[in-house]
Amino acid sequence: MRGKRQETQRAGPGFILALMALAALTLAACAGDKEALAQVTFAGGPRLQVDRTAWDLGNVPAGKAVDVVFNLTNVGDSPLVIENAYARVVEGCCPPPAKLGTTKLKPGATTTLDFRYSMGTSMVGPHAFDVVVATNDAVEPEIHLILKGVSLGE
Ligand SMILES: [Cu+2]
Repeated sequence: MRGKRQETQRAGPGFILALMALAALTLAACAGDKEALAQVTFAGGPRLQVDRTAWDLGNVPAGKAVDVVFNLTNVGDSPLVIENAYARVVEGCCPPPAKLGTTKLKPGATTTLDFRYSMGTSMVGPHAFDVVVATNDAVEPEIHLILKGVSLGE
């Protein structure tokens, strides 16, 4: 009996030590993750930031033109070059041409990416476009925005 109790008492601190070791390992792992994240966050270079990721126009009467704009900003620390910007059809037809203010942005500078959504009476129904923007962004060189609407007949 007495021997067993001693064994139990010995097992107690041992168990706690094991828990502490596990906690220390977990903390060490977390600290490692934070370090890796910080390295990515503080990497220099051009960075693209967009003021919105989607335009959903809802119902748009046939023949009505709706102009939309995405504002593109270089939040990085070196010049951002916009290499390509266009709308690709996901649903519907006739992707609107992209109108880009400028292709080169200094750090802190902003430009506009415009589209005119306009469908004729023969293009009734949902339209969805994948807006592709390719840049020299140091982390995400290609982003995808959404432009969509439902064209109504007369
Ligand atoms: Cu169309």
